[in-house]
Amino acid sequence: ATDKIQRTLAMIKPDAIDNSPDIEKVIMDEGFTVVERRRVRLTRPEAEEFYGEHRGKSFYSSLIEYMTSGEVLALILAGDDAITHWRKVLGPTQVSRAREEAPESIRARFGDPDNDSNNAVHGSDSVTSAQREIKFFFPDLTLEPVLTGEGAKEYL
Ligand code: DGI
Repeated sequence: ATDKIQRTLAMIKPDAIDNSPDIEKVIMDEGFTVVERRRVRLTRPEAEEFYGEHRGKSFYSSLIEYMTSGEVLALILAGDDAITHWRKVLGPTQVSRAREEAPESIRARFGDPDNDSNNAVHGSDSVTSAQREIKFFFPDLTLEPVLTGEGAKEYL
């Protein structure tokens, strides 16, 4: 762990929503603080906005189908080095790879090994993404600066 307190956006995707109690147990066991939570069904335009960077890719339409197929649970997580920490707990993007390389990871445990889009969970991959994605799900939220040992400093 570092002394870099951050916030990140976690999302439990539609086909893992029934496993959200187990996934939230991992979140607690890993020491994250859940700052905010929101269960929502994304509309197609919302899913397209969230995954805008993948527009035009071969898997884009199936990704949008999947992300609009049921409710998702969006969570703001806070903790030491939260962005990298959460990505590590998720495991690799592809479930089949996650099962080989990180069998304890959430994607290995709860994702669909037959469909690379259905990997159960999302995590922001950078400070810029985290800021955008937190705003996307929680547009009205004003967050206090994250506190560090050296006084108030806003890492995210
Ligand atoms: O940040 P990640 O979610 O780990 O990965 P990403 O931003 O590259 O891709 C976003 C989502 O798009 C990913 O969680 C699942 C889906 N995806 C990515 N690459 C593929 C894919 N889906 C399929 N079917 N095939 C892919 O190659």
